[in-house]
Amino acid sequence: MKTRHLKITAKLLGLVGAGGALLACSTLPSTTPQSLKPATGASLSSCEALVGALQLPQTRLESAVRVEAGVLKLGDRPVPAHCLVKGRMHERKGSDGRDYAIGFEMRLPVAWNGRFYYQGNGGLDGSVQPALGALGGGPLTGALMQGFAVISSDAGHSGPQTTVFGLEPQARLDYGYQAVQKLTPMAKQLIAGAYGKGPDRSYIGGCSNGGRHALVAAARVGDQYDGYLVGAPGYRLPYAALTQIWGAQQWATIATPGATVKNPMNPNGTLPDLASAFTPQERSTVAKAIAGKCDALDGVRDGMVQATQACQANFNVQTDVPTCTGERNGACLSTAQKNVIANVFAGAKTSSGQAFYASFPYDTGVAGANWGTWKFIDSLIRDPLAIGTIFSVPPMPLKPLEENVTARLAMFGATNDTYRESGWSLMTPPGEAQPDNLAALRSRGAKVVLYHGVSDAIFSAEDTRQWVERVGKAGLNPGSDFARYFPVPGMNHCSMGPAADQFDLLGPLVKWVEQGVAPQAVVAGVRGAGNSGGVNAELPADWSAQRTRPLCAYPTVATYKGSGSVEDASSFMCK
Ligand SMILES: [Ca+2]
Repeated sequence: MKTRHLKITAKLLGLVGAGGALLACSTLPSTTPQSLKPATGASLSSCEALVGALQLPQTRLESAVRVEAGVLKLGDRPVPAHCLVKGRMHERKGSDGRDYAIGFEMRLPVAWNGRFYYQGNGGLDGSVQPALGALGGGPLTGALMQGFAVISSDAGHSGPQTTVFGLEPQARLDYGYQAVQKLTPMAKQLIAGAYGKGPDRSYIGGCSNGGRHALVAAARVGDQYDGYLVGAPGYRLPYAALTQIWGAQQWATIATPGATVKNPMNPNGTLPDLASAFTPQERSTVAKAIAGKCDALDGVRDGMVQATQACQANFNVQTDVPTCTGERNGACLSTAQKNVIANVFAGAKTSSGQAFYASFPYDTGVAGANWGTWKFIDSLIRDPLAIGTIFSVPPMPLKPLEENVTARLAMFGATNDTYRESGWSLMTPPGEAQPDNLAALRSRGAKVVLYHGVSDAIFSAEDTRQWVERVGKAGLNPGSDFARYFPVPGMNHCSMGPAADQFDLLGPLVKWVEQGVAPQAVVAGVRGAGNSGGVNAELPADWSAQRTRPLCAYPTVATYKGSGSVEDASSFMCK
């Protein structure tokens, strides 16, 4: 009975994670946060008839069909019955002669919880991902499964237009932020038509570019959403992408001359083999060295470095990794390699030595496959495309290994008669450097939950941490009443790496918004053998397949209590 009482009390305090594990984590300042009235549900009366019945501005509804329970699954879990509505907004002829529209789908659950969820998609958008509102790596749950009405869109261009839409002024604006502005009121009207009332509470979330959409929305349409779930936000995406170009040039100085790999975007093409600069075996060596210096800082050697900030002060790639005395053999680094790796982790700089993006934290996920793909492949294809077509005024293609990075920076802030808004302006949250424009959002009770893989190779977790710090300096108390950040140690870009990457931060965000219970520790699980969300092959063999860990609100750190199974989140506290 005592345990039961404790668990109920902990539940009231928001300390019980998805797995029901009890967590003692309460070192953040306690406040009495304002909460908004909880949403109440309703039932969907009709589906197919919505197409003829609803007249929405600038919108053409193409179809509405009922999807029975279990037709779709997340992992092995059935998605409940819902109505799938497909449509297009703002159909138009672009200045390039191509047909553009904001394509979208909405999934309206039969048993609705009274809430709306805007699903921000990743990459360069361009396809309408299923509006499931899937959460975490290897998702087993999502907004639709929890009863939200969910919208997903292509952000204003189709897949085949991915390489050219950035040249069309309106299409780049839609991708940057205007698709969210146009879809949001339409979606709320559609919900009102389908259920007889609009959403009581609205949420927006996503990872990567989806996290960027959410953070931009917080700054631009802070009155439209009550909760913002911001994953690995590329909120300074032009700088992050240019950092990749700068990094590729660094790697090229030590890559094997003449070595090439296949170009995944062009079956007949090849790319310089930048991975030869820092091979998977060498990355494992560095990951082990990082763990050697930092694993125990959180109280236990368990293959996870929870004390990210302390680790940065403890680990030095120059002195903590063996220097090769002869040929490279995977177990050492040459002096030239160490210098390049140190430079890349320290962050990109202009020709005059000015840093223009954040550093990258040293963390155990450096050996992850996703880490290598971003650094060595995407830096040569994906980032140059986005920089050349979307972020620059005027648009100008680039050869990554020959690009003048410093000169390109100026093109992000430029405008001309055709492109009246700069790439920087359309991609980033207004006021990102000093986010005091979030004061209104905060004062009306809206909340922001951020998360970021500490071993993210494209968008730096340190950049997100600095955003949180800047919010704090603007007097908005990031640790307590308005925005909370959950770093995910070991995780690469949105998932993968040696990490507990399966988690649901949406439920805790709703509880914060609607009940005033601020999230402090949220249980995340690894995806070991048998995990129905998809097994993560990068987990160390000596970890339990069911290992769990608390994700702790920054600046607290998941710290071993000194006893209990290291496989179980309940053996750790956030402090
Ligand atoms: Ca540890």
